Amino acid sequence: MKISEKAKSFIEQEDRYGAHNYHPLEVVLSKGKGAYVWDVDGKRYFDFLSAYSAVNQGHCHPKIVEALTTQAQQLCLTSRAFYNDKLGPYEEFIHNYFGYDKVLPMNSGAEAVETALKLSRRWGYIKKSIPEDKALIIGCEGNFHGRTISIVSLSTDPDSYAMYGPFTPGLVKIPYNNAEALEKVLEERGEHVAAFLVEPIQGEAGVFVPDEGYLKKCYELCKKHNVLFVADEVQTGIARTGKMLCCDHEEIRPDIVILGKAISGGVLPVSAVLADDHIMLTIKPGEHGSTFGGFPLACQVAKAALEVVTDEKLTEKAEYLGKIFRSEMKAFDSPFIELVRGKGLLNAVVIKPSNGKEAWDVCLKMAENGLIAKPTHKHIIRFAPPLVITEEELMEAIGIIKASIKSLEN
Ligand code: IF1
Repeated sequence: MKISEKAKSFIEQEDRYGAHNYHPLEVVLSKGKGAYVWDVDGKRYFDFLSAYSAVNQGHCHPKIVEALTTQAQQLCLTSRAFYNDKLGPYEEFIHNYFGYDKVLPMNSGAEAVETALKLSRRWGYIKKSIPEDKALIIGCEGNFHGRTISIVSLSTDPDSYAMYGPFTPGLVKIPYNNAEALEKVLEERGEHVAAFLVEPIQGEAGVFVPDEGYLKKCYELCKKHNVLFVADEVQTGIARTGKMLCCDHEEIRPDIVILGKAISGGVLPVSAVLADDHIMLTIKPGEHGSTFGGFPLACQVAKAALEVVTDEKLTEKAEYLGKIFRSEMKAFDSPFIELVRGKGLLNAVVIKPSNGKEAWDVCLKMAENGLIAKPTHKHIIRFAPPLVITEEELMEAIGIIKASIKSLEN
């Protein structure tokens, strides 16, 4: 892939003055609109990462940008030391939108996961009467829930946790997609377990879709043992998988839902924890919070972003277009393609290295041809365009993906 002098200078600047905690594909973006982004040299690309599913509503959606700029001129931040006239309406809106008694607003996904962990422990002590400091939270191998010390304490990926110890105690790891493993822990230690934390589809693990019925089975086991079922829908939520929440596919209602990313359409860091009163009210004034959580600007942006999801029927679009994507890619005959999987517009293609080329080379070739995506775990490419992409655009993008792969075959 050729990189212009202009692009190179931005890359070198980041390299020189920024921490080296990422290894980006070498495109330098400066503009976005809908399903497209443009680089500093004016070249256009289909965005097939959507900022890890934060930009479900498409880049710079006019309705969301309008909400942002209008509120920015009125009032941005008050802190929660005072009331403001946007938080209450937003909270009621979220209540009506998702059907939970209450919302606890935070900013990043990791903060919302942390909040859910604290809330689960609280509930465990107050409602389940778990002896002090004995509460356990169960998570799954291969998970990705964020970057804080407690969250990486639950990680099984050395890149995430190595040399960040000592780790937070009270966390138990079991295999994913294995309800028997959950049953075993619950039978043995259930009275000390406050919560089971799970991604309905494991994103970072390579869009790993569990067997049908797995989530439902886990949910029922949680009910049986009086354990909270906590769904991390940060990546899978907000229409991405063809339902508003991915858990809707199995018709289960988690006790706690964690949302982030696309709740703001990728415009601001906004996250949220949803729960009913008997759980949420176990945290009292002064016992949790954040300077920015629920700030007026975020409230207006998130409300607009969620209205866009409904107005533009993004749930139905994700379901419909996802089927097209998978059937097209499954029917595509290439030695590079080992497996195609996903739900809605959260999909992955497992690449079989061939001809000395692997997933990274495929991504470079696609970028050259005007489509950006990134490998995860070396051999898997995630394909997750903004849900506003049209069927024609999707077909064109599939053409680019196929042509790129084909061109590496010889
Ligand atoms: C990075 C992955 C995606 C998440 C789920 C919570 C969070 C995330 C299910 C935390 C964040 C991100 C963060 C980003 C890369 C990315 C990612 F590849 F690492 F796994 F999306 F697939 N729960 N996911 O996926 O949310 O605090 O970031 O707002 O580099 O850390 P956050």
